[in-house]
Amino acid sequence: MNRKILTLCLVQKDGRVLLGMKKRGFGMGKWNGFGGKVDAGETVEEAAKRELFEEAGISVVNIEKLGVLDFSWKGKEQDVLEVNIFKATDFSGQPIEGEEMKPRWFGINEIPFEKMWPDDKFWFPLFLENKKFIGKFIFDEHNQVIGHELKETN
Ligand code: 6U4
Repeated sequence: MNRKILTLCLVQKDGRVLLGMKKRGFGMGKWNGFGGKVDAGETVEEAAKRELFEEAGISVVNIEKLGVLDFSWKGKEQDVLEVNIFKATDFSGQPIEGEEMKPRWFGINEIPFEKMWPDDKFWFPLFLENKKFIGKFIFDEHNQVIGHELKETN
C-alpha cells in the first residue's frame, strides 16, 4: 500500500469558518481547508501549522486534531491519501490571498458544500461540533463518493 500523509486545517471562530479557494493543483476550483504534504523532519501538526501560514498567511499556536480520513479511488485502492484534519480556534495575523489559495470566511450555516470536496458534507457536522472522527471514502473517476465509512471516536 502506498500511503501519502496530508494535512487539512480549518479555522472556526465567532460562528464562521475560514476556507480557501484552491487556485491551482489538486482540488483546484474547490473551497477547502488549508494543508498539504508533511515534509521530512516535521510532525503532522507542524506541517498543518506551516501550511496554514503558507496558504492563508495566519499563525496559530494551538490546533486540535479532530479527524483522520483515508481517501482512495476506485481501481487504485492501494494508493491512499491519509488526510489529518485539524481545527484552530484562534490565530494571529490577517488571512491574505496567496499564490495557492484565496481565503474567505463562511458562516457555519453557509458552508458551500456544492463547491467543496464531496466528502466534506459527511464529516463537517462532526467537525463543527468538535467531535473526533475517523473514516474512509472511496471516489470514482469523477471524484464522486461511491463508498464511505465514518465513525465518531470520542
Ligand atoms: P503542493 O505540494 O502544495 O503543490 P497540491 O497538489 O497543491 O500540492 P497538496 O498536496 O498541497 O496539493 O494538498 C492537497 C490538500 O487537499 C490537502 O490539504 C488535503 C486536501 N484534500 C485532499 N483530498 C481531500 C478531500 N477528499 N476532501 C477534503 N480535502 C482534501 O476536504
